[in-house]
Amino acid sequence: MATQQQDGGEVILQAFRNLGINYVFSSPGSEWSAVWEALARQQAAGLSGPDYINCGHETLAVDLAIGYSAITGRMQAVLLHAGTGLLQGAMGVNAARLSATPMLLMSGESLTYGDDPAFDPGAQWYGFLGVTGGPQRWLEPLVKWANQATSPATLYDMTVRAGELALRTPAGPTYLNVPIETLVAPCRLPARIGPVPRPTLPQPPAEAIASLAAALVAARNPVIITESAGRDVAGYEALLALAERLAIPVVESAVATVTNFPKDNPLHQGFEVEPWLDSADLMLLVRNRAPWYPPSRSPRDARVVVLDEQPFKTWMVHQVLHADEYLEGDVPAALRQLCRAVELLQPDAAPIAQRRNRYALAHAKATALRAEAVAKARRDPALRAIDVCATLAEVLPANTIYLDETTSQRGLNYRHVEFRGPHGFIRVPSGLGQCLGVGLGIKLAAPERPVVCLVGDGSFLYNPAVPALALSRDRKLPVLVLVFNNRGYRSMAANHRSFYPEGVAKQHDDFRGEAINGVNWDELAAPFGALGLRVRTAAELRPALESARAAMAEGRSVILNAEIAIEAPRARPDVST
Ligand SMILES: Cc1ncc(C[n+]2csc(CCOP(=O)(O)OP(=O)(O)O)c2C)c(N)n1
Ligand SMILES: [Mg+2]
Repeated sequence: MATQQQDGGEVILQAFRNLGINYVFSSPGSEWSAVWEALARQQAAGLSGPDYINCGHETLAVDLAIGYSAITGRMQAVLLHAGTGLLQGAMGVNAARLSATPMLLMSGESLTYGDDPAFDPGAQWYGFLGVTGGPQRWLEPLVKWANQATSPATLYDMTVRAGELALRTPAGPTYLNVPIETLVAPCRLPARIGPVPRPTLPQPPAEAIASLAAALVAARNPVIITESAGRDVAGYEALLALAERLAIPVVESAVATVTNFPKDNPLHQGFEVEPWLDSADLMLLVRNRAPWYPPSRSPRDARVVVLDEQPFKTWMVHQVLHADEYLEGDVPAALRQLCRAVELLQPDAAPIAQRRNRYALAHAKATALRAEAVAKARRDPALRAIDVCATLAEVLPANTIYLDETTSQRGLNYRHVEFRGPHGFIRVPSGLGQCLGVGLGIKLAAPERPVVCLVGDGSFLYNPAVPALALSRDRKLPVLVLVFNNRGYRSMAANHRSFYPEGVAKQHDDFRGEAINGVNWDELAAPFGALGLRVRTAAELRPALESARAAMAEGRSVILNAEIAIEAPRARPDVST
């Protein structure tokens, strides 16, 4: 691209190109005219560069970026409006921080407020939109770095640097406030610009890898606990190779954020860490933030080795890993190196084979118990949540991606939805209302894979459903939204019952935080050309899922309102977000 006199919009777009950004997700405000002009110039000149996706809600814009990055590992840009748009998008920005998603976030402000006779930014900036100290103040606690773009002269390099900062470990969102005056100002690209190099991740020292390999080979009862090793395909595959080589069981923690290990592999030992705390002699924690609960519950005898790009999550108030040793650096690379180091030690085959048999038996037993639970549920003519979970994978293709934003049935989803392969299951990051946005971002990144958003009736209420369904229609991004409709916030009621087991609320059956005076969720589909389906009985389930599959294949989204039988409340629900 020629270094010509342009405006701030052109400079930002060029910075995006050089950062390798594919999409600009925006819930817009009037400050972005300069970028829209640059995008129109890009189109008219037939230049390559990012695609622009306009949407009707900030949570949606931010979550599209999160979903897209979850699959591709690539940073994207999000343009919001002034301070107000940042407030609306803040939950998603926090989710990006928690999920270590790199993101370049921008919004604007005015510096002149209409008092420069040469430029009228619009009266709204004076009347409503100003933020004392600048909008960056509102985002500072949620992002890695936040600042105002100081002038047209620094805009290109500041934009690039904000992107580079977002990509550095721990990856996360950064924010640049670009005043509208800077956006429309004549602006020159620096003489030296070009593609921005990707960061190289530090690696744990070779000696630490060798000593861990020796410890793994020597251990009698090693176990791998993981929360997000499968965040990237490379991590999933490298973990599988290491566990297979030594027949080490893998347990996914109760707060796993993504599928980390094939559930049908005999070494997959479920989602409960508790039983392993006393039996393991070596625990390898791979990308965990909260491997067990309560935090002080110590492994009895096990040596604890933590493997993570960055074990300490600064956003956590309290975190206890009981580590004896930390290996910090690129996790997939470290796992591959561990495998090579193990090979050099030529481990004795007999104990490995013995362990493999032991865990194969345990796995077969757990699988049989799950199948029994499904069979029992299927004998009930009413629609049972377990049946819904189990039937999904029997009807939908093997490469389906399931996103989970449920609460009281989160454990059921982990156990009974037969997701397969890397990224087959993704837990939506904290804060209800993000499933549709993340799901659409994932669909954009992986158009060949069916995407299913598993939501509760409560969590569906929090989602910006109208703009999400409109975007799904306009961009041909079909997803299945499966509403586990139990007519209430059951998790809230379970909490209330556990805190006040003999309370007045119980005596009078007066639970204030529970009921949802719902609508027929499926009827929300029609205005957006989506398919609405309602299922009340076990018999209706399979045909409905088959219709959903066919509709998605035709490019239509589906809202499947599954009116599940209400089960007796448990003492305490699964971990809620
Ligand atoms: C933005 C946001 N607000 C409130 C909550 C608190 N919260 C956690 S679970 C829940 C109820 C969810 O209801 P539903 O999806 O129907 O699941 P159920 O409790 O019925 O299992 C609420 C309100 C939250 N997690 N996020
Ligand atoms: Mg509910």
